[in-house]
Amino acid sequence: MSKPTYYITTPIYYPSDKLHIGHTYCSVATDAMARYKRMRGFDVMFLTGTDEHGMKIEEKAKDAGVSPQEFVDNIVIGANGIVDLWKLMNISNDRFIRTTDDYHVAAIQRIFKALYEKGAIYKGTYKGLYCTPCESFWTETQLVDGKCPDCGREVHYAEEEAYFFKLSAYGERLTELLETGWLEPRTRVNEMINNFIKPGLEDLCVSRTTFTWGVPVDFDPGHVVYVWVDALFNYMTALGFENDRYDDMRFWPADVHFVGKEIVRFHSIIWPAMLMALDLPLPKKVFGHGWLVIDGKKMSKSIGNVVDPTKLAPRYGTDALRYFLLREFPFGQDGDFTNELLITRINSDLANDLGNLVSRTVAMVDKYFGGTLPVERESGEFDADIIGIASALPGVYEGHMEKFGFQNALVEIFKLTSRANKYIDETAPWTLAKDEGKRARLATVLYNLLEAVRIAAVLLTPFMPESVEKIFAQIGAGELVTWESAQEFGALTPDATVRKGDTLFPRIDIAKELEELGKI
Ligand code: ME8
Repeated sequence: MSKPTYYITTPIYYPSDKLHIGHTYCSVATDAMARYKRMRGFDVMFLTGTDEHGMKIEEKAKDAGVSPQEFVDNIVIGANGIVDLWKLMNISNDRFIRTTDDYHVAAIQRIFKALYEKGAIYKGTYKGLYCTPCESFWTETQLVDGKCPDCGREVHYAEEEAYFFKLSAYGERLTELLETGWLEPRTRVNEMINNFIKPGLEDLCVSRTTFTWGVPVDFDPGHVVYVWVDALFNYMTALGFENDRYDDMRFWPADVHFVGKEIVRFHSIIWPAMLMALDLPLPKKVFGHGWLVIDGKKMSKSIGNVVDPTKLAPRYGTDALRYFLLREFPFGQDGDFTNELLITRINSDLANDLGNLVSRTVAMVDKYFGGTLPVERESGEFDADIIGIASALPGVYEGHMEKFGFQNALVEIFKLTSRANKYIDETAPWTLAKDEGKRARLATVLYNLLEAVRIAAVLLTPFMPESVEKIFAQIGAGELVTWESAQEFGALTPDATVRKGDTLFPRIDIAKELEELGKI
């Protein structure tokens, strides 16, 4: 039987500048989910990419004195560009789409024409307020203090002959859709319905004539396709929709689009409406995650308050950074990023709790049994508790992962590692080791610890893929690194053999490190 499919996407990022920790946050979350689903036996398609057209990029390229294509090539595939960043962060995307890819451009032209021929798009004149950095037209009522509701900057009056998508026709169907729980978290639904749908949807201007860096409307020279129409359909063209480059439409509809909350509007109103217009299946879910903020302000390239992941990952380890991002902040809500939080979290959870547990356990098996446990067993006090927690963990974890509750899933794993550390103190292996008659009891304690580590490590695989490999090597887990084996406490061979390794997560001197970070 073929495996069930699972299709997950990140937004396609604007290559107008280097990406920062906010983009990294979304890609890491998507990666964790993709890896989790692969571990669960799904045939996963994980798509990310770049959204390369539009006036903003055209202007940036002009300022830099290069062509738009050269400009985006440098940021996307150049040294230390976006592709390199995802390698650094160990992002396991199966595909990377660039909206300047030939197959995508040709597909967008066909899609635009199909919408026009169906009568979903018509020609008219646009008069309105335009925010250049956001490439968005706004109505008077949508402005906040007379400024762009997304970025807070000045908007200006603009008028142009343009094509319009009949968005106004979809209010009722969209409301129905949003009320099914299709968009998460729930708070975003109210925002969409109250702020956009209830006041009345207006037809959407979907072509531009004021610049050329976009997909040309092939039946009307001078017009280019609105960048959001071009961008949203990436989720389908990357599978082969309206092109021959790929043949993976079996992945459609997507299981979930992960997007930042500021672009939920595009994904939960414009995107489904366009798909409805073409009678295409809708993605199964859209999840609008929160922002990483600094002192309460959204981190963004245009504000200039960004944190650079390429400085942090090599310094603390990619896995430590990945762990921090998903453990510290609840995925659906905003989180305030500080270096102090990052270092404190690494020290408390990774160095003191997990790292310490692994190194103590391995060191004791090594010291007391020369690296290989004897097979005799003797159970005792405290065993039932740790075995109970470890055995229940996969189910609890699954419940959180299926709801994109990464933070809660990690909290549960670390309840087991803390419990295991406490179990060491309770059972005092160093005392048992002094008594020849307690060898079976000592072996049992250490075996239980190895099993707790193994189960925790399997469940940590989506979050810290490289570190768990090291843990598996140290505890001699062999093939027992699968989801199925994590369900079984006691799967590890009784005569388990460990191999000492390097410290997994070195402890960081907070004060010294904060000072150092201030300098870079
Ligand atoms: O919007 N905190 O691209 P973009 C958390 N091209 N996440 C953040 C973030 C922050 N401070 N800053 C960015 C676009 N992100 C369009 C998308 S999709 C068809 C087109 C993440 O480069 C978050 O996921 O502005 C956000 O939605 C995405 O990066 C926007 O990236």
